[in-house]
Amino acid sequence: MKWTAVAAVLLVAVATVAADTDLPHKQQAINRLLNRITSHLPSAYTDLKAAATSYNPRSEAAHFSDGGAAANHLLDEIEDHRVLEQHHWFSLFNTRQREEAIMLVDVLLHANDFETFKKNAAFFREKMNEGEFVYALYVAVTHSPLTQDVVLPPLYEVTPHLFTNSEVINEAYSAKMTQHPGNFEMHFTGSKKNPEQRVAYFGEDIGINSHHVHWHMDFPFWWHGEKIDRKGELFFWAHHQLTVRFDAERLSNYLSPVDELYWDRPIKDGFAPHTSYKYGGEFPSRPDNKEFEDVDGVARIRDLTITESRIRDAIAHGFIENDDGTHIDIDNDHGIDILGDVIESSTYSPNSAYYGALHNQAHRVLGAQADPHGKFDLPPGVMEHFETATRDPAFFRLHKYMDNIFKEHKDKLPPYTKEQLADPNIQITGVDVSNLKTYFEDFTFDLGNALDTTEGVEDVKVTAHIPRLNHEDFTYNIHVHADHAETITVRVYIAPVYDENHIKMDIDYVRWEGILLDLFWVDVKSGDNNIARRSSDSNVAIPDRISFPKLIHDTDAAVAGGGSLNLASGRGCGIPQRLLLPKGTEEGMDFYFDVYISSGDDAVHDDLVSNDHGSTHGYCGIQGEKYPDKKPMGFPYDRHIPDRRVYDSLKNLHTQKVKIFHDPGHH
Ligand code: CUO
Repeated sequence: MKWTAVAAVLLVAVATVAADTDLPHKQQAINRLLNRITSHLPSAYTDLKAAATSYNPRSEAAHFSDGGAAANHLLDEIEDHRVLEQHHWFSLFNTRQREEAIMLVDVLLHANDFETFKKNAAFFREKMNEGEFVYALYVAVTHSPLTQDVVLPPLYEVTPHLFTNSEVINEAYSAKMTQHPGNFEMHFTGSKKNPEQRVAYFGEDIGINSHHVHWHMDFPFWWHGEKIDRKGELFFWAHHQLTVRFDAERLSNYLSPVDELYWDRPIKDGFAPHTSYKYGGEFPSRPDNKEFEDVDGVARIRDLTITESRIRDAIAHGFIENDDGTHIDIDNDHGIDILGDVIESSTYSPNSAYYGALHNQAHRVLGAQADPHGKFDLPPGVMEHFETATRDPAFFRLHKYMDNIFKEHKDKLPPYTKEQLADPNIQITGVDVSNLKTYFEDFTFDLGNALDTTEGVEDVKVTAHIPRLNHEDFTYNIHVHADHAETITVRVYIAPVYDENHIKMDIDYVRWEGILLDLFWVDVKSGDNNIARRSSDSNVAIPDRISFPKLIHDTDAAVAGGGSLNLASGRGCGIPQRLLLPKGTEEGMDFYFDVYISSGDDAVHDDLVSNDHGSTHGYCGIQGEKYPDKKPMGFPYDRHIPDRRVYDSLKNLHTQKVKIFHDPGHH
């Protein structure tokens, strides 16, 4: 009896702690759960180790909002030996592997308190495939209300294999074995004989890779939780921006804009990833001019072309057919959102039995072209991981292909009229832009998590360094005359002026190549106003991620000192601030620098002037809330422009040419 009473007191005590686990402790738990992911939890992590060995999710029903159903289900699967083994590759596009990862997401998202979240994560970490675990934990931390202030470490330092080359990994292994620390030079794949190599710095940028994988964690195509606002449109928009940005990088490197993929033509550019799985061998290579082959168990090329034509039929008809035969009109602002759901496809697709999953299937089909019939038992290709997909030039061809389907829809909508575009209250009298200069710098990141570790063996400091694009900070001043005070919506775009033959691009072409630099709200007073904006203010970009070793260090210090933890790092979704500008040229590359102002009525939330909601909403929305801009993404350039005079006559649109210089000597 006495012992039961003590246990009851202890339980109450635990519950009290559970209700208010502080941020440093939460952050420490997440750091530790993700550290050295392929090794066992060390005994020094006492609480995690205890949860992994002696916790039983089955007896914790009261701590789950679903009464423990998700945890019991996953445990049944594990006990019946149905789940993927450890030390095996994981791909989100593999249906069964994805289902298993989602089972763990469900367990974690049903935890009522952080202690339950943490214990289950530790418990299942030791029993599930590591790749599934990392994915599930990232998604759960991203979406759980219990972990909103927790900062996720950069994925390139949690699973470095997916972000660096085999050569560097081999050097790191060797360093560990000989117990000599090292900082290894990482090269972009390929050689100078390959023109595509000139833009490898973009597709292989670890910050772009990290943005892309986070985007897909914030907006999973399989998502079945609370409705995410304009998810299909964001799928279009985030990838459209990656695509046009790649085109700008190509132009600055004397390459033509990327051509789309054709199912009935060879895949022009091959790709040799020079990348290895931690478990599963080398990523497969693809030679140039590979003809598409059906992929066993995934899709036939014939079916993909049928799927494409059904979608394009829907665009031509102006409606999507639901599975019950009713129609959803898409010839309006909202159509792009539905089309995004349909093309990806996501669980929001109104009729995936008919419209298929064009984009997701295409990733798999492209990824498997080296071994389409499984004869060689090759692991999935780079296209089958969001971490690695942008490395392959075929990624941009695929997304140009998708983008052109979206464009077919947008081009069918009536052009905006002058009345829709004008703002009689606003006149932009000038925009001063400071010097725009890009350069490459060396960036070093930690490789410690690529290596196995065991208690009693010293860790060795191993890092990789690679050049990355950056730019000098810049500012711009927008001079605005307003007839009366109001809140205004400001959209800033840049777009290349000339094509690869130095022919000036037509407005109706170039408007689709616009790169969103910023989208923000500001109050103007009656009369003349000067709106000063800095590159670092941009609402499309995020600051550098805090490195994993620093995150661990600062967190442990906060826990030990009983202090608070102020990481102010925000979300992982968003392009790195240093990539805000496309690379310039030595002689200066011409870009349009456009500022378009409309009324504050376009703001979805009341506080946008004073609150940037994490400053990354341009491509990533606001976590858990509505996208801040009522207008279609890409406004006012998302629709066809048959006559430039409408745009030329707008006083609330200011266009000028600027040059972006590139400094090749900077280091
Ligand atoms: Cu992000 Cu194709 O969706 O990669």
